[in-house]
Amino acid sequence: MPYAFHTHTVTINNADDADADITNELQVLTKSSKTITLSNGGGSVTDETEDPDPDPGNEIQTLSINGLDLSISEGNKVTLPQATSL
Ligand SMILES: [Ca+2]
Ligand SMILES: [Ca+2]
Repeated sequence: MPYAFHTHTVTINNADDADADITNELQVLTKSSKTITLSNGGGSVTDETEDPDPDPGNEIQTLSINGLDLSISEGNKVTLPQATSL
């Protein structure tokens, strides 16, 4: 079966900053309401997350089971039916 090894070298001629200012590439992210914006004309996106309060963790709940009672924290519980044997 014919085959060939090929070696290829890539040279980056302009790896350095193209201007004398080492900080003009720095940008800042800001969020106002649902809009997240990148400074210096970097564009923006809309955060579609629906959370009407500032706490991102207060919606997290935990399921637990005690016997036949299945509960969710900060919520209610249901009683599971007994298993029946055939
Ligand atoms: Ca620069
Ligand atoms: Ca929340």
